[in-house]
Amino acid sequence: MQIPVAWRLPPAGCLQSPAPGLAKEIRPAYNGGGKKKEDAPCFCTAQGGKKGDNMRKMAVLLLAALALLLGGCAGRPAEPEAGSIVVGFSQLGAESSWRIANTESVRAAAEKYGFGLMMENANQKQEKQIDALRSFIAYRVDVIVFSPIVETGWHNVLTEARQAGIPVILVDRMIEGEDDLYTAYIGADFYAEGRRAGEYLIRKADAEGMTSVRIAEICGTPDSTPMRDRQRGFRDALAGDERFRILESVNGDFLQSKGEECMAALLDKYGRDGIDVIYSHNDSMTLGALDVMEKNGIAPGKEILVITVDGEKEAVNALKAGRINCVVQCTPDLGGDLMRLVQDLKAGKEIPRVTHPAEGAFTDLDDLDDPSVVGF
Ligand code: GYE
Repeated sequence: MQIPVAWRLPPAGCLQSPAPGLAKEIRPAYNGGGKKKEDAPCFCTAQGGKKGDNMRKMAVLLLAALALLLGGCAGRPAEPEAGSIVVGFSQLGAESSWRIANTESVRAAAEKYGFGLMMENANQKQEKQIDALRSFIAYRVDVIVFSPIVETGWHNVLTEARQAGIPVILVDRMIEGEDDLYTAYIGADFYAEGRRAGEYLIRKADAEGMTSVRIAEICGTPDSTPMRDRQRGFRDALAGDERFRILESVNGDFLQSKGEECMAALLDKYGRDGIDVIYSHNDSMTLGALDVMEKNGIAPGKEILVITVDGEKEAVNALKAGRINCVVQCTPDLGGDLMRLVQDLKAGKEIPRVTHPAEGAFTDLDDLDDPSVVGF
């Protein structure tokens, strides 16, 4: 018999679309680590087939009844399988199109692999991520996966996970040190992305014969891996070339609204003729900056060169339209590789410590009619 289980209705931040789910076996009832039930993780899919005791079966039936009543995560049913793996995934937020696509990639891959997925969205707050990790430990998930919002402050909770014997895989972002507290990392090489941005600018300056290039940098969340490494890679690529001067780096937190604010403040400070290049750490902030430039009668891509990172559709279209000059790719589609790591790990196989997806850059110096030039 197939038994749909909904732990609760998915909250707004839990998933972009409700995940289907079935459960035959369920873990000891999650008590939210002493929190209110509304704070419990969303149990999106779960499948299992181990012999459960009567209490568990009762719990399953109760939850199934609840699920049917609430119409929660129950959607397109999948066949329950024996020995299902439950993954606890702490997503850091929903700040950008990249993040939304990444959440969907993880959700879809978990479904494809037939894994249960408990997903929590931390709304850009580290404390919420730590709470989510603690709830996964309390629930005794098989593997914890999380995208750390910043690089520091994880020692205690990761030590608790290790003490509970739960392996941790970092996805998308890294942490500083704590090498023995996680098993693997899967995500972009942000330093290489920053270098790609700088290398493009050198090519562009060569092609246009630019001799003095004033750059304003709009940065992502302070102390996050992509912010740190996109900045470092860019600077290293330009180092020693006296044509380039970075006027200022401002924090746009990876948000479109802050990208607008940053651009407005930069224009106030330097004037429309005082900036030659905007280097922005993600497309959301870039799209905000483009709006502000255009509202001020500036043609982005022409009067001010624009370099961005991510590669969402809107940014790639803006590149094709000549409003952006370079899009450094960063794929959000990490779910499939991630779930393969989870599967191999649980099968006792050795998994790579670091996995970087293959990435490149689309630029106005290359053939933009090539069919490979598409956004996510
Ligand atoms: O570039 C940005 C998002 O960590 C790679 O976070 C990710 C970054 C991505 O908000 O759009």
